[in-house]
Amino acid sequence: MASSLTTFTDEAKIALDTLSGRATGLFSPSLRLGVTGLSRAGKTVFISAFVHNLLHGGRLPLFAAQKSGRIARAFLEEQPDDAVPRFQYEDHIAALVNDRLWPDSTRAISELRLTIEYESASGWSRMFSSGRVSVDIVDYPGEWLLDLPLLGKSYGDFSREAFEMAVLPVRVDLSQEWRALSAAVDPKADADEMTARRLAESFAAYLKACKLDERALSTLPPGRFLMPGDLEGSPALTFAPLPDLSERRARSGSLQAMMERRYEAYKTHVVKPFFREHITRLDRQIVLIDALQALNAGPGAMADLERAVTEILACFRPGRGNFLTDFFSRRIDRILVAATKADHLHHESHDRLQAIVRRLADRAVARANFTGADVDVVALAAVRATREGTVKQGRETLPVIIGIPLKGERINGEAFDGKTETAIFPGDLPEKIDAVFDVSGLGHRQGNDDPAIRFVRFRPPKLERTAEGVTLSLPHIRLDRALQFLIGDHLA
Ligand SMILES: Nc1nc2c(ncn2[C@@H]2O[C@H](COP(=O)(O)OP(=O)(O)OP(=O)(O)O)[C@@H](O)[C@H]2O)c(=O)[nH]1
Ligand SMILES: [Mg+2]
Repeated sequence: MASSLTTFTDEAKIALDTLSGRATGLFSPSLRLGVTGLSRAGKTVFISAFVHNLLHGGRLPLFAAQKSGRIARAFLEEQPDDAVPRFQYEDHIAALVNDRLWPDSTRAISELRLTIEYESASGWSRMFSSGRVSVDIVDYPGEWLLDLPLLGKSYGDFSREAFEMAVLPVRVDLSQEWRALSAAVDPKADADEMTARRLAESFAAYLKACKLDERALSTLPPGRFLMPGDLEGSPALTFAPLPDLSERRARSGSLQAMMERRYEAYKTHVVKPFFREHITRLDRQIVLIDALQALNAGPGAMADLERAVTEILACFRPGRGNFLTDFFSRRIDRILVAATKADHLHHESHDRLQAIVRRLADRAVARANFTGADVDVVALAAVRATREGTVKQGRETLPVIIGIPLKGERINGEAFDGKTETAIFPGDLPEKIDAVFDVSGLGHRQGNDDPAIRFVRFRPPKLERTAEGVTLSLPHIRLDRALQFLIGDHLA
Protein backbone atom coordinates (compact mmCIF):
# COMPACT_ATOMS: atom_id res chain seq x y z
CA MET A 1 0.00 0.00 0.00
CA ALA A 2 2.68 2.42 1.04
CA SER A 3 4.70 1.80 -2.07
CA SER A 4 1.79 2.33 -4.45
CA LEU A 5 1.17 5.63 -2.71
CA THR A 6 4.68 6.87 -3.41
CA THR A 7 4.35 5.79 -7.00
CA PHE A 8 1.20 7.79 -7.30
CA THR A 9 2.66 10.98 -5.89
CA ASP A 10 5.82 10.51 -7.95
CA GLU A 11 3.76 10.17 -11.08
CA ALA A 12 1.64 13.18 -10.27
CA LYS A 13 4.80 15.19 -9.76
CA ILE A 14 6.29 14.12 -13.06
CA ALA A 15 3.04 14.90 -14.86
CA LEU A 16 3.07 18.39 -13.39
CA ASP A 17 6.71 18.87 -14.33
CA THR A 18 5.95 17.82 -17.86
CA LEU A 19 3.01 20.20 -18.09
CA SER A 20 5.00 23.16 -16.89
CA GLY A 21 7.86 22.08 -19.16
CA ARG A 22 5.44 22.14 -22.09
CA ALA A 23 4.10 25.52 -21.12
CA THR A 24 7.52 27.16 -21.02
CA GLY A 25 8.51 25.18 -24.10
CA LEU A 26 6.06 27.29 -26.07
CA PHE A 27 8.31 30.28 -25.76
CA SER A 28 11.70 28.72 -26.24
CA PRO A 29 11.96 25.04 -27.00
CA SER A 30 14.52 23.29 -24.90
CA LEU A 31 16.52 20.17 -25.34
CA ARG A 32 17.97 18.36 -22.34
CA LEU A 33 21.31 16.76 -23.05
CA GLY A 34 22.79 14.36 -20.52
CA VAL A 35 26.57 14.04 -20.50
CA THR A 36 27.85 11.08 -18.57
CA GLY A 37 30.78 8.70 -18.29
CA LEU A 38 32.78 7.09 -15.53
CA SER A 39 35.10 9.34 -13.55
CA ARG A 40 37.90 10.92 -15.57
CA ALA A 41 36.25 9.93 -18.85
CA GLY A 42 36.30 13.55 -20.02
CA LYS A 43 32.84 14.99 -19.22
CA THR A 44 33.99 18.38 -17.97
CA VAL A 45 36.39 18.84 -20.88
CA PHE A 46 33.74 17.78 -23.37
CA ILE A 47 31.12 20.24 -22.12
CA SER A 48 33.63 23.08 -21.87
CA ALA A 49 34.81 22.49 -25.45
CA PHE A 50 31.25 22.05 -26.71
CA VAL A 51 30.17 25.41 -25.29
CA HIS A 52 33.41 27.24 -26.13
CA ASN A 53 33.23 26.21 -29.77
CA LEU A 54 29.64 27.43 -30.06
CA LEU A 55 30.22 30.69 -28.23
CA HIS A 56 33.34 31.46 -30.25
CA GLY A 57 32.30 30.20 -33.66
CA GLY A 58 34.76 27.32 -33.73
CA ARG A 59 35.72 25.36 -36.80
CA LEU A 60 32.91 22.82 -37.00
CA PRO A 61 32.61 21.69 -40.63
CA LEU A 62 30.48 18.66 -39.78
CA PHE A 63 28.00 20.69 -37.75
CA ALA A 64 25.61 21.80 -40.49
CA ALA A 65 24.06 24.87 -38.88
CA GLN A 66 27.45 26.37 -38.10
CA LYS A 67 28.98 25.41 -41.44
CA SER A 68 26.22 27.06 -43.43
CA GLY A 69 26.40 30.19 -41.30
CA ARG A 70 22.86 29.85 -39.92
CA ILE A 71 23.76 30.34 -36.27
CA ALA A 72 23.04 33.94 -35.44
CA ARG A 73 24.07 33.90 -31.81
CA ALA A 74 24.91 31.49 -29.00
CA PHE A 75 24.95 32.58 -25.38
CA LEU A 76 24.69 31.28 -21.84
CA GLU A 77 21.48 31.81 -19.94
CA GLU A 78 20.26 31.13 -16.46
CA GLN A 79 19.55 27.42 -16.04
CA PRO A 80 16.00 26.26 -15.34
CA ASP A 81 16.76 24.21 -12.18
CA ASP A 82 17.56 26.31 -9.14
CA ALA A 83 18.53 23.39 -6.94
CA VAL A 84 21.23 21.98 -9.22
CA PRO A 85 24.78 23.41 -9.08
CA ARG A 86 25.73 25.36 -12.18
CA PHE A 87 28.41 23.87 -14.44
CA GLN A 88 31.29 26.25 -13.76
CA TYR A 89 32.05 26.89 -17.40
CA GLU A 90 34.11 30.06 -16.87
CA ASP A 91 36.42 28.41 -14.31
CA HIS A 92 36.99 25.37 -16.48
CA ILE A 93 37.75 27.50 -19.54
CA ALA A 94 40.09 29.73 -17.54
CA ALA A 95 42.04 26.64 -16.48
CA LEU A 96 42.12 25.23 -20.01
CA VAL A 97 42.84 28.40 -21.97
CA ASN A 98 44.73 30.72 -19.61
CA ASP A 99 46.65 28.27 -17.42
CA ARG A 100 46.74 25.44 -19.93
CA LEU A 101 45.80 23.02 -17.18
CA TRP A 102 43.04 20.43 -17.26
CA PRO A 103 40.05 21.41 -15.12
CA ASP A 104 39.61 19.87 -11.69
CA SER A 105 37.62 16.73 -11.18
CA THR A 106 33.96 17.54 -10.56
CA ARG A 107 32.31 14.46 -9.02
CA ALA A 108 28.70 15.60 -8.77
CA ILE A 109 25.85 16.78 -10.92
CA SER A 110 25.84 20.21 -12.59
CA GLU A 111 23.93 21.98 -15.29
CA LEU A 112 24.35 24.75 -17.87
CA ARG A 113 21.93 26.35 -20.31
CA LEU A 114 23.22 27.34 -23.72
CA THR A 115 20.77 29.14 -25.98
CA ILE A 116 21.25 29.16 -29.71
CA GLU A 117 19.52 31.53 -32.11
CA TYR A 118 19.55 30.25 -35.64
CA GLU A 119 17.97 30.63 -38.99
CA SER A 120 16.17 27.55 -40.18
CA ALA A 121 17.36 26.04 -43.44
CA SER A 122 13.86 25.79 -44.88
CA GLY A 123 11.43 28.64 -45.40
CA TRP A 124 8.58 26.50 -44.09
CA SER A 125 10.26 25.94 -40.71
CA ARG A 126 11.29 29.60 -40.54
CA MET A 127 7.63 30.49 -40.53
CA PHE A 128 6.70 28.15 -37.71
CA SER A 129 9.66 27.85 -35.40
CA SER A 130 11.07 30.44 -33.10
CA GLY A 131 14.59 29.98 -34.49
CA ARG A 132 15.76 29.60 -30.95
CA VAL A 133 16.58 26.54 -28.90
CA SER A 134 17.93 26.21 -25.36
CA VAL A 135 20.20 23.28 -24.72
CA ASP A 136 20.28 22.28 -21.05
CA ILE A 137 23.47 20.35 -20.58
CA VAL A 138 23.53 18.08 -17.52
CA ASP A 139 26.87 16.67 -16.36
CA TYR A 140 26.54 13.71 -13.98
CA PRO A 141 28.75 10.78 -12.92
CA GLY A 142 28.18 7.51 -14.77
CA GLU A 143 28.82 5.77 -11.45
CA TRP A 144 25.42 6.97 -10.27
CA LEU A 145 23.69 5.25 -13.18
CA LEU A 146 25.14 1.93 -12.15
CA ASP A 147 22.95 2.09 -9.07
CA LEU A 148 19.74 1.50 -11.01
CA PRO A 149 19.88 -2.32 -10.70
CA LEU A 150 19.96 -1.94 -6.89
CA LEU A 151 16.32 -0.85 -6.96
CA GLY A 152 15.32 -4.37 -7.88
CA LYS A 153 17.54 -6.02 -5.30
CA SER A 154 17.04 -6.78 -1.64
CA TYR A 155 19.85 -6.22 0.80
CA GLY A 156 20.42 -9.99 0.80
CA ASP A 157 20.83 -10.10 -3.01
CA PHE A 158 23.09 -7.08 -2.94
CA SER A 159 25.31 -8.65 -0.28
CA ARG A 160 25.55 -12.00 -2.01
CA GLU A 161 26.46 -10.44 -5.36
CA ALA A 162 28.99 -8.10 -3.82
CA PHE A 163 30.84 -11.06 -2.31
CA GLU A 164 30.63 -13.02 -5.56
CA MET A 165 32.18 -10.13 -7.50
CA ALA A 166 34.82 -9.60 -4.84
CA VAL A 167 36.30 -13.06 -5.27
CA LEU A 168 36.62 -12.90 -9.06
CA PRO A 169 40.27 -13.10 -10.14
CA VAL A 170 40.42 -9.41 -11.13
CA ARG A 171 39.34 -8.27 -7.69
CA VAL A 172 40.23 -10.99 -5.22
CA ASP A 173 43.40 -9.37 -3.92
CA LEU A 174 41.92 -5.88 -3.80
CA SER A 175 38.96 -7.01 -1.74
CA GLN A 176 40.94 -9.11 0.69
CA GLU A 177 41.09 -6.66 3.56
CA TRP A 178 37.42 -5.87 3.44
CA ARG A 179 36.48 -9.56 3.22
CA ALA A 180 38.66 -10.36 6.21
CA LEU A 181 37.07 -7.58 8.23
CA SER A 182 33.58 -8.77 7.23
CA ALA A 183 34.35 -12.35 8.17
CA ALA A 184 35.17 -11.20 11.69
CA VAL A 185 31.79 -9.60 12.39
CA ASP A 186 28.59 -11.31 13.38
CA PRO A 187 25.57 -9.96 11.50
CA LYS A 188 23.31 -11.09 14.36
CA ALA A 189 25.22 -9.15 17.00
CA ASP A 190 23.89 -5.85 18.32
CA ALA A 191 24.12 -2.96 15.89
CA ASP A 192 27.14 -0.81 16.51
CA GLU A 193 27.90 2.46 14.75
CA MET A 194 31.67 2.03 14.80
CA THR A 195 31.50 -1.45 13.27
CA ALA A 196 29.16 -0.15 10.58
CA ARG A 197 31.53 2.70 9.84
CA ARG A 198 34.63 0.50 9.70
CA LEU A 199 32.92 -1.91 7.31
CA ALA A 200 31.60 0.91 5.13
CA GLU A 201 35.00 2.58 4.95
CA SER A 202 36.80 -0.65 4.14
CA PHE A 203 34.23 -1.54 1.48
CA ALA A 204 34.53 1.94 -0.07
CA ALA A 205 38.34 1.68 -0.02
CA TYR A 206 38.10 -1.60 -1.94
CA LEU A 207 35.76 -0.09 -4.54
CA LYS A 208 38.12 2.85 -4.96
CA ALA A 209 41.13 0.55 -5.32
CA CYS A 210 39.43 -1.23 -8.24
CA LYS A 211 39.22 2.13 -9.97
CA LEU A 212 42.74 3.31 -9.21
CA ASP A 213 44.58 0.12 -9.89
CA GLU A 214 46.28 -0.19 -13.27
CA ARG A 215 43.61 -2.76 -14.03
CA ALA A 216 41.37 0.22 -14.77
CA LEU A 217 38.23 -1.60 -13.69
CA SER A 218 34.90 0.06 -13.99
CA THR A 219 32.78 0.65 -10.99
CA LEU A 220 30.63 -1.58 -8.84
CA PRO A 221 27.65 -0.16 -6.97
CA PRO A 222 26.82 1.71 -4.80
CA GLY A 223 27.95 4.59 -7.00
CA ARG A 224 27.86 7.15 -4.20
CA PHE A 225 30.61 5.27 -2.36
CA LEU A 226 32.99 6.53 -5.01
CA MET A 227 31.27 9.81 -5.79
CA PRO A 228 29.51 10.80 -2.56
CA GLY A 229 28.56 14.29 -3.75
CA ASP A 230 27.33 16.07 -0.63
CA LEU A 231 26.27 12.88 1.14
CA GLU A 232 29.67 11.92 2.52
CA GLY A 233 29.38 10.50 6.03
CA SER A 234 25.57 10.33 6.10
CA PRO A 235 23.92 7.15 7.45
CA ALA A 236 22.54 6.37 4.00
CA LEU A 237 26.16 5.92 2.94
CA THR A 238 27.35 4.10 6.06
CA PHE A 239 26.52 0.51 5.21
CA ALA A 240 28.23 -2.44 3.57
CA PRO A 241 27.32 -5.92 2.37
CA LEU A 242 27.48 -8.65 5.00
CA PRO A 243 28.58 -12.25 4.35
CA ASP A 244 26.59 -15.46 4.80
CA LEU A 245 23.22 -13.94 5.62
CA SER A 246 20.49 -16.35 6.55
CA GLU A 247 17.15 -16.21 4.78
CA ARG A 248 15.34 -15.38 7.96
CA ARG A 249 14.41 -11.84 8.87
CA ALA A 250 17.09 -9.97 10.75
CA ARG A 251 16.47 -9.50 14.46
CA SER A 252 15.57 -5.90 15.11
CA GLY A 253 18.45 -4.10 16.76
CA SER A 254 21.04 -6.32 15.07
CA LEU A 255 23.88 -5.16 12.82
CA GLN A 256 22.19 -6.83 9.88
CA ALA A 257 18.92 -4.97 10.51
CA MET A 258 20.81 -1.68 10.70
CA MET A 259 22.68 -2.32 7.46
CA GLU A 260 19.51 -3.41 5.74
CA ARG A 261 17.65 -0.28 6.81
CA ARG A 262 20.45 1.95 5.56
CA TYR A 263 20.65 0.11 2.26
CA GLU A 264 16.93 0.73 1.79
CA ALA A 265 17.40 4.38 2.77
CA TYR A 266 20.11 4.70 0.15
CA LYS A 267 17.71 3.42 -2.48
CA THR A 268 14.84 5.64 -1.35
CA HIS A 269 16.65 8.86 -0.61
CA VAL A 270 19.55 8.75 -3.02
CA VAL A 271 18.98 6.49 -6.00
CA LYS A 272 15.30 7.04 -6.74
CA PRO A 273 15.28 10.85 -6.55
CA PHE A 274 18.33 11.04 -8.79
CA PHE A 275 16.70 9.01 -11.54
CA ARG A 276 13.34 10.66 -11.16
CA GLU A 277 14.60 14.21 -11.13
CA HIS A 278 17.31 13.95 -13.72
CA ILE A 279 17.37 10.89 -15.93
CA THR A 280 13.69 10.78 -16.82
CA ARG A 281 13.79 14.32 -18.19
CA LEU A 282 16.58 13.81 -20.73
CA ASP A 283 16.07 14.03 -24.50
CA ARG A 284 19.54 13.11 -25.64
CA GLN A 285 22.49 11.42 -24.02
CA ILE A 286 26.20 11.14 -24.67
CA VAL A 287 28.16 8.43 -22.84
CA LEU A 288 31.88 9.18 -22.80
CA ILE A 289 34.29 6.31 -22.39
CA ASP A 290 38.03 6.20 -21.95
CA ALA A 291 38.54 3.22 -24.23
CA LEU A 292 42.27 3.88 -24.57
CA GLN A 293 42.89 3.36 -20.89
CA ALA A 294 40.89 0.13 -20.91
CA LEU A 295 42.62 -1.07 -24.08
CA ASN A 296 45.95 -0.46 -22.48
CA ALA A 297 44.98 -2.36 -19.37
CA GLY A 298 43.96 -5.44 -21.37
CA PRO A 299 40.89 -7.55 -22.22
CA GLY A 300 39.83 -7.88 -18.56
CA ALA A 301 39.36 -4.11 -18.36
CA MET A 302 37.65 -4.04 -21.76
CA ALA A 303 35.15 -6.67 -20.61
CA ASP A 304 34.55 -4.63 -17.51
CA LEU A 305 34.00 -1.45 -19.52
CA GLU A 306 31.55 -3.32 -21.70
CA ARG A 307 29.64 -4.42 -18.62
CA ALA A 308 29.47 -0.82 -17.39
CA VAL A 309 28.24 0.46 -20.78
CA THR A 310 25.64 -2.31 -20.91
CA GLU A 311 24.30 -1.28 -17.52
CA ILE A 312 24.36 2.37 -18.45
CA LEU A 313 22.36 1.73 -21.63
CA ALA A 314 19.87 -0.38 -19.70
CA CYS A 315 19.00 2.72 -17.66
CA PHE A 316 17.70 4.47 -20.75
CA ARG A 317 15.70 1.53 -22.00
CA PRO A 318 12.03 2.04 -21.42
CA GLY A 319 9.90 -1.04 -20.98
CA ARG A 320 9.36 -3.90 -18.63
CA GLY A 321 11.91 -4.41 -15.92
CA ASN A 322 12.83 -0.74 -15.70
CA PHE A 323 11.20 1.03 -12.79
CA LEU A 324 11.71 4.30 -14.66
CA THR A 325 9.33 3.43 -17.46
CA ASP A 326 6.36 5.08 -15.77
CA PHE A 327 8.42 8.13 -15.03
CA PHE A 328 9.87 8.91 -18.43
CA SER A 329 8.29 12.21 -19.31
CA ARG A 330 10.24 12.48 -22.51
CA ARG A 331 11.84 9.83 -24.59
CA ILE A 332 15.56 9.70 -25.19
CA ASP A 333 15.76 9.25 -28.94
CA ARG A 334 19.50 9.50 -29.51
CA ILE A 335 22.44 8.14 -27.57
CA LEU A 336 26.03 8.70 -28.60
CA VAL A 337 28.78 6.47 -27.23
CA ALA A 338 31.99 8.43 -27.62
CA ALA A 339 35.58 7.30 -27.11
CA THR A 340 37.40 10.36 -25.81
CA LYS A 341 41.01 11.51 -25.98
CA ALA A 342 41.53 10.33 -29.58
CA ASP A 343 44.30 12.94 -29.83
CA HIS A 344 46.51 10.39 -28.05
CA LEU A 345 46.58 8.44 -31.29
CA HIS A 346 47.74 9.25 -34.79
CA HIS A 347 44.74 9.76 -37.09
CA GLU A 348 45.60 6.53 -38.89
CA SER A 349 44.37 4.73 -35.77
CA HIS A 350 41.19 6.75 -35.27
CA ASP A 351 39.10 4.48 -37.47
CA ARG A 352 40.31 1.46 -35.52
CA LEU A 353 39.41 3.10 -32.25
CA GLN A 354 35.97 3.89 -33.61
CA ALA A 355 35.57 0.30 -34.83
CA ILE A 356 36.47 -1.00 -31.38
CA VAL A 357 33.94 1.29 -29.74
CA ARG A 358 31.34 0.29 -32.29
CA ARG A 359 31.87 -3.36 -31.43
CA LEU A 360 31.67 -2.58 -27.73
CA ALA A 361 28.48 -0.54 -28.18
CA ASP A 362 26.87 -3.18 -30.43
CA ARG A 363 27.53 -5.86 -27.88
CA ALA A 364 26.23 -3.66 -25.08
CA VAL A 365 23.09 -2.80 -27.09
CA ALA A 366 22.47 -6.51 -27.72
CA ARG A 367 23.12 -7.50 -24.12
CA ALA A 368 21.02 -4.72 -22.67
CA ASN A 369 18.30 -5.70 -25.13
CA PHE A 370 18.17 -2.06 -25.99
CA THR A 371 15.74 -0.63 -28.52
CA GLY A 372 13.96 2.63 -29.02
CA ALA A 373 16.79 5.09 -29.59
CA ASP A 374 19.42 5.57 -32.25
CA VAL A 375 22.78 4.61 -30.82
CA ASP A 376 25.80 5.96 -32.67
CA VAL A 377 29.50 5.88 -31.87
CA VAL A 378 32.40 8.25 -32.47
CA ALA A 379 36.08 8.51 -31.57
CA LEU A 380 36.75 12.13 -30.63
CA ALA A 381 38.97 14.52 -28.74
CA ALA A 382 36.95 17.35 -27.22
CA VAL A 383 40.22 19.24 -26.84
CA ARG A 384 43.06 18.34 -29.11
CA ALA A 385 46.32 18.58 -27.19
CA THR A 386 48.62 17.18 -29.87
CA ARG A 387 49.53 17.66 -33.50
CA GLU A 388 50.87 15.04 -35.87
CA GLY A 389 54.21 14.51 -37.53
CA THR A 390 56.58 11.84 -38.73
CA VAL A 391 59.94 10.74 -37.42
CA LYS A 392 62.53 8.85 -39.41
CA GLN A 393 63.96 5.85 -37.62
CA GLY A 394 66.51 4.07 -39.79
CA ARG A 395 64.70 3.38 -43.01
CA GLU A 396 61.27 3.53 -41.42
CA THR A 397 59.08 6.61 -41.18
CA LEU A 398 56.97 6.50 -38.04
CA PRO A 399 53.76 8.50 -37.56
CA VAL A 400 54.09 10.41 -34.29
CA ILE A 401 52.04 12.76 -32.16
CA ILE A 402 53.65 15.91 -30.80
CA GLY A 403 52.68 17.68 -27.62
CA ILE A 404 53.90 18.72 -24.20
CA PRO A 405 53.58 15.79 -21.79
CA LEU A 406 52.33 16.82 -18.35
CA LYS A 407 54.90 17.24 -15.65
CA GLY A 408 55.74 13.92 -14.02
CA GLU A 409 54.48 11.73 -16.89
CA ARG A 410 56.93 9.00 -17.85
CA ILE A 411 57.88 6.84 -20.80
CA ASN A 412 60.55 4.16 -20.41
CA GLY A 413 61.68 5.67 -17.15
CA GLU A 414 62.10 9.14 -18.63
CA ALA A 415 60.16 11.78 -16.68
CA PHE A 416 58.85 14.87 -18.44
CA ASP A 417 59.10 18.43 -17.12
CA GLY A 418 55.78 19.81 -18.39
CA LYS A 419 57.50 22.33 -20.65
CA THR A 420 59.23 20.47 -23.42
CA GLU A 421 57.48 19.56 -26.61
CA THR A 422 58.04 15.89 -27.40
CA ALA A 423 57.28 13.61 -30.32
CA ILE A 424 55.84 10.27 -29.25
CA PHE A 425 55.16 7.21 -31.33
CA PRO A 426 51.91 6.10 -29.73
CA GLY A 427 51.87 2.66 -31.36
CA ASP A 428 49.09 1.09 -33.37
CA LEU A 429 45.80 -0.24 -32.20
CA PRO A 430 45.41 -3.92 -33.01
CA GLU A 431 43.96 -4.57 -36.44
CA LYS A 432 42.02 -7.61 -35.26
CA ILE A 433 39.24 -6.29 -33.08
CA ASP A 434 38.44 -9.71 -31.60
CA ALA A 435 41.78 -9.83 -29.82
CA VAL A 436 40.84 -6.72 -27.88
CA PHE A 437 37.83 -8.44 -26.33
CA ASP A 438 39.24 -11.92 -25.96
CA VAL A 439 39.41 -12.72 -22.27
CA SER A 440 40.01 -16.44 -22.76
CA GLY A 441 43.45 -17.54 -21.74
CA LEU A 442 43.88 -14.68 -19.36
CA GLY A 443 45.61 -15.54 -16.17
CA HIS A 444 45.07 -14.37 -12.67
CA ARG A 445 46.05 -10.74 -13.22
CA GLN A 446 44.16 -10.22 -16.48
CA GLY A 447 46.56 -7.37 -17.00
CA ASN A 448 48.48 -6.35 -20.04
CA ASP A 449 52.25 -6.53 -19.79
CA ASP A 450 52.74 -5.21 -23.27
CA PRO A 451 50.33 -2.34 -23.83
CA ALA A 452 49.51 -1.63 -27.47
CA ILE A 453 49.71 2.10 -27.04
CA ARG A 454 52.01 4.41 -25.20
CA PHE A 455 49.93 6.63 -23.12
CA VAL A 456 51.08 9.90 -21.61
CA ARG A 457 48.89 12.81 -20.71
CA PHE A 458 49.59 16.06 -22.53
CA ARG A 459 49.07 19.68 -21.51
CA PRO A 460 46.11 21.42 -23.11
CA PRO A 461 47.07 23.20 -26.34
CA LYS A 462 48.13 26.79 -26.76
CA LEU A 463 45.38 28.72 -28.49
CA GLU A 464 46.29 30.51 -31.70
CA ARG A 465 45.40 34.15 -32.07
CA THR A 466 44.42 35.86 -35.31
CA ALA A 467 46.31 38.88 -36.63
CA GLU A 468 43.68 41.03 -34.88
CA GLY A 469 44.48 39.38 -31.57
CA VAL A 470 41.24 37.37 -31.35
CA THR A 471 41.67 34.05 -29.60
CA LEU A 472 40.47 31.19 -31.73
CA SER A 473 38.35 28.45 -30.28
CA LEU A 474 39.69 25.21 -28.84
CA PRO A 475 40.96 22.69 -31.39
CA HIS A 476 39.26 19.28 -31.37
CA ILE A 477 38.82 16.05 -33.28
CA ARG A 478 35.30 15.23 -34.48
CA LEU A 479 33.57 17.26 -31.81
CA ASP A 480 31.50 18.66 -34.67
CA ARG A 481 30.29 15.20 -35.59
CA ALA A 482 29.11 14.68 -32.02
CA LEU A 483 27.32 18.06 -32.04
CA GLN A 484 25.59 17.28 -35.31
CA PHE A 485 24.27 13.98 -33.97
CA LEU A 486 23.23 15.37 -30.59
CA ILE A 487 21.60 18.68 -31.48
CA GLY A 488 21.93 19.20 -35.27
CA ASP A 489 18.37 18.15 -36.12
CA HIS A 490 16.94 20.78 -33.75
CA LEU A 491 18.65 23.50 -35.76
CA ALA A 492 17.58 22.23 -39.17
N1 LIG B 1 44.35 14.94 -24.57
C1 LIG B 1 43.11 14.99 -24.08
N2 LIG B 1 42.91 14.72 -22.78
C2 LIG B 1 41.66 14.78 -22.32
C3 LIG B 1 40.55 15.11 -23.13
N3 LIG B 1 39.44 15.07 -22.37
C4 LIG B 1 39.84 14.73 -21.14
N4 LIG B 1 41.17 14.57 -21.08
C5 LIG B 1 41.97 14.14 -19.93
O1 LIG B 1 41.15 13.42 -19.04
C6 LIG B 1 41.10 14.05 -17.76
C7 LIG B 1 39.71 13.98 -17.20
O2 LIG B 1 38.85 14.82 -17.93
P1 LIG B 1 37.57 15.49 -17.25
O3 LIG B 1 36.83 16.19 -18.33
O4 LIG B 1 37.92 16.24 -16.03
O5 LIG B 1 36.81 14.15 -16.85
P2 LIG B 1 35.46 14.02 -16.01
O6 LIG B 1 34.71 12.89 -16.65
O7 LIG B 1 34.76 15.32 -15.90
O8 LIG B 1 36.05 13.54 -14.62
P3 LIG B 1 35.36 13.67 -13.14
O9 LIG B 1 34.86 15.07 -13.00
O10 LIG B 1 36.48 13.32 -12.23
O11 LIG B 1 34.28 12.64 -13.14
C8 LIG B 1 41.58 15.47 -18.01
O12 LIG B 1 42.19 15.98 -16.85
C9 LIG B 1 42.56 15.28 -19.14
O13 LIG B 1 43.82 14.87 -18.66
C10 LIG B 1 40.81 15.38 -24.51
O14 LIG B 1 39.90 15.68 -25.33
N5 LIG B 1 42.10 15.30 -24.94
MG1 LIG C 1 34.09 16.38 -14.37
